[in-house]
Amino acid sequence: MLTYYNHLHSDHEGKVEMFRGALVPCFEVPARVDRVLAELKKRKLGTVLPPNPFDDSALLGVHSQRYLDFLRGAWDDWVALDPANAKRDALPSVWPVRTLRSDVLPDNFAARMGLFSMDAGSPLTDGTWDAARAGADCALSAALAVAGGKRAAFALTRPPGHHAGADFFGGYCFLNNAALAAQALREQGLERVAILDIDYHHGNGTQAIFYERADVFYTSIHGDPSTEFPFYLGYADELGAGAGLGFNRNWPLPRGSGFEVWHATLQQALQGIAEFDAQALVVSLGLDTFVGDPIAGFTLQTRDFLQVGADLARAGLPTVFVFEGGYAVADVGVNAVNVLQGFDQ
Ligand code: SP5
Ligand code: ZN
Repeated sequence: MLTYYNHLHSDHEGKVEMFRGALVPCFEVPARVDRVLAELKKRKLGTVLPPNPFDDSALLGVHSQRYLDFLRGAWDDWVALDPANAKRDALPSVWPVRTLRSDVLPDNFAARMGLFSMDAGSPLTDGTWDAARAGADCALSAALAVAGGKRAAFALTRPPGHHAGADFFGGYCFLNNAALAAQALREQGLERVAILDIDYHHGNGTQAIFYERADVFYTSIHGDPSTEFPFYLGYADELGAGAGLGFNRNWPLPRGSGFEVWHATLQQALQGIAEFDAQALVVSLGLDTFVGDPIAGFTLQTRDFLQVGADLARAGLPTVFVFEGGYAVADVGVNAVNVLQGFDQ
């Protein structure tokens, strides 16, 4: 499996996230990607390359200019408030909900953090921009490799991406790597691109980015948002809008669901991708469906991920894999590489 590895991922290392009124240690840690890289090398599963560099303009097909401007400068703005902030993660504390305007752009830093975010669980740090930016390069590199004829490529990066929208971060995500890959495949001339999101959490950012488009079909299997993050999106009645009506399909499953039901649902999601007649596939590869995951609620076993990879291969499409969630650090490497090996066999 041709792998583009984000060598700057560990520059993004949050200390704490807000949970039930307390600041708790981050679940989304550098060791996650280290484990996947180590397992890839151990199994000798193909080449590991640094990403090719892309201009920031390559991000504008997915993200807004003002969000990118904010994100690029956010850490310096945070430290400018108080030099002591250099030792503290930046977290938002105020948000423009519903009746408040979301189109204004306040000078106040906290106000801008809230305008461009969806939760207080995603610390922004000194290295966040550089890490996320190199991750975007990995996703774009993988997409170009696949557009150029490779059967598959893997963007091995963190922070993850699928909760990030056109103009907001959240859910540990800052730039939407899967959306960038899908958009790049479109720009390379593939007319219909499917995104299959198998992270435990619904990819609200990815869904929103493509919700009114007929050229990118988004389908996701995830914990029922009625009880699971991101809560406000990911329900079965979200089918797309405008030109995109019919090109979004969600498969929420109750917390506690196991591989039998998950696997049957995967066949339905793949059927939708076949009916869409996709020319390429982007997989948002979250491993937080694993039974041992500390923040999720499905019960997939390590061996099941081999089967998942084999099922994805049967779709028969050029495929970009993008690393997303998965927080059982000791197992995430084996689980991720099981999917890739199952696909390659
Ligand atoms: C990419 C991705 O998987 N993002 C997930 C973001 C989830 N954020 C909410 C986490 C809530 C933490 N719950 C802690 C439970 C401890 N028992
Ligand atoms: Zn997740």
